Amino acid sequence: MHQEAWNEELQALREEALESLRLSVDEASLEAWRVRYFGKKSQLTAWSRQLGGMDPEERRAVGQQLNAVREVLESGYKGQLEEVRAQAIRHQLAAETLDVTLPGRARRVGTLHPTTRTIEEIEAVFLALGFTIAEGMEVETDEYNFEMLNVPKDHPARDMQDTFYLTDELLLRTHTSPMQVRVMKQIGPNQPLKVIVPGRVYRRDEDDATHSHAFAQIEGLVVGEGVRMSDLKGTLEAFAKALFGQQQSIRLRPSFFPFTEPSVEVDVRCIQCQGTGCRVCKDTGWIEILGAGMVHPHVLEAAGYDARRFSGFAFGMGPERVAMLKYGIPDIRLLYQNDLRFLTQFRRVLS
Ligand code: 2U9
Repeated sequence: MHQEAWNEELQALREEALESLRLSVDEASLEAWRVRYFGKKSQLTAWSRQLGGMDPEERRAVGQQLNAVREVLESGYKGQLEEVRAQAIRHQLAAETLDVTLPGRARRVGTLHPTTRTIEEIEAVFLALGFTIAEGMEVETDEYNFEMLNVPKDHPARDMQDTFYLTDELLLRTHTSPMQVRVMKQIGPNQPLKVIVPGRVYRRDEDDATHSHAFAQIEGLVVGEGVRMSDLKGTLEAFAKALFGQQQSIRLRPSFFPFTEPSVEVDVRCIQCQGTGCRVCKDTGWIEILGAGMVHPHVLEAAGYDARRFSGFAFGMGPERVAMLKYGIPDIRLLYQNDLRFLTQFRRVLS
């Protein structure tokens, strides 16, 4: 090929490459362009290889032309690459433009469930009275849930506290008392203790406005030498005042529990009417919130305590019932349905 023919071919390649470069408007097509015009299989590379077979004069002339075209294409490529990158950034910035005048998006702040909140309030009262808190397992043994609490297999209380059995020996606990027995076994024998145990318990009950097959409970236990019924009364009165206000008073009525003797039911002045009589207290002026009693000597002995030296009192309450009274919640099922229309009414205002 003559020099002029080379020149023509090279100029044609140059024009074609520059036109194709203009049409390469993103990095991917630019890369394809680079491979096509500079890669191993490109025309420029093929021609460069041919230089070796030329005589020196022709080689110099064609070589110069080849280099000139290569430089033009190279600088064109670099310029186009910069432009494509700049364009991409401009597009990205345009898409990311912030409108600082837009109103902010409100964050949805969660709330404590009214039952949780009530449990925490009750816990705080007993912590201030020097109690510790222990939590146990929801799956318990028949032995700890019943036998050690003075409820043998043929006891009628087993009917009232029927539950869900996993095996003959394992069941869902009907109260948190088995954990108190475990605490006594751990701390004792014959060591004083003050503990409350919050937790979920189970009964084979039909669900209705006031009953649930799974509910929360908080039970307390005080064991020591010389612990008396007056200690029970004073502690529970202090509790009622702390939770419902200093004007509160309590009333004890005789009752029966297999694990306490004597046993009492504990009322507080009606939270709704302060004792004057209303629908909530059925005009009695009192509302039952606790069961309690002096720990039965059988229970103390079963847990390894010397019942001739040691005595104790115990109590139990249902935080859902307390929450229902405190907040005027008419149906216990509202506390299990996770309906936000209900739950958001208990949003605490942060100051
Ligand atoms: C030990 C010994 C005795 C815990 C007690 C009650 C009375 C009671 C109910 C209140 C409402 C359960 O949630 S509720 O349904 N509880 O009336 N509980 S005395 O007695 C104990 C606990 C542990 C070792």
